[in-house]
Amino acid sequence: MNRSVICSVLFVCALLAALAASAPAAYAAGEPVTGTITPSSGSLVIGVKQTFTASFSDGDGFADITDCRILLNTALVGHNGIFLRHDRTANKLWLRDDANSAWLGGCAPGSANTIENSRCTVHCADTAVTGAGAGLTVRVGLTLKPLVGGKVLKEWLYVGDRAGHGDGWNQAGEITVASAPPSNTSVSPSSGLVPAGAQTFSDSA
Ligand SMILES: [Ca+2]
Repeated sequence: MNRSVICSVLFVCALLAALAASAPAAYAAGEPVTGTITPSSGSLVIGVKQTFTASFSDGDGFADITDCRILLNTALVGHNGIFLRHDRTANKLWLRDDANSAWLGGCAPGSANTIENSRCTVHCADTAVTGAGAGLTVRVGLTLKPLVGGKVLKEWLYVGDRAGHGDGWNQAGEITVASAPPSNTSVSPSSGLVPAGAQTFSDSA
């Protein structure tokens, strides 16, 4: 390789390096970001359907968003949590199983389906996903189960776009779930005279 060719190669390499260093990432303006969740504080009760609404946005427009996730748990882990994912491209809602090993459901928002794990029931009929401009709103109807009674659940959001970009998991709130009310699960003996103090009660909290 003669000197002029070497110089040309070096010049092109230097030019490419300079461009890479000076140009902003192509997706910078359209980075997807997580927004807010409602409710983001306060106390909730188990056994009653409640609505959670989370917001997300993408500078390229809401249609660039592919993957929205909502996680309610005592720590940033998927197992034994309320871990939801909406695939915007397929318009399907999923709930992670207790073992954090599989997605359950895959139901269209608004459809007459429920999805359950040990912590919650997701009511797809009370779920809606709407987009406008850069923003996407995911509203989910949930009933909390006794296993989360008495727990403080942190609320995290995650979003990803078609290019695979995201801004990681961000905490958007923290709710307290009231303890499960005591339930009479067994009475012994079940017939005949019941001696004082013989009843057996349990509190699942
Ligand atoms: Ca984007």
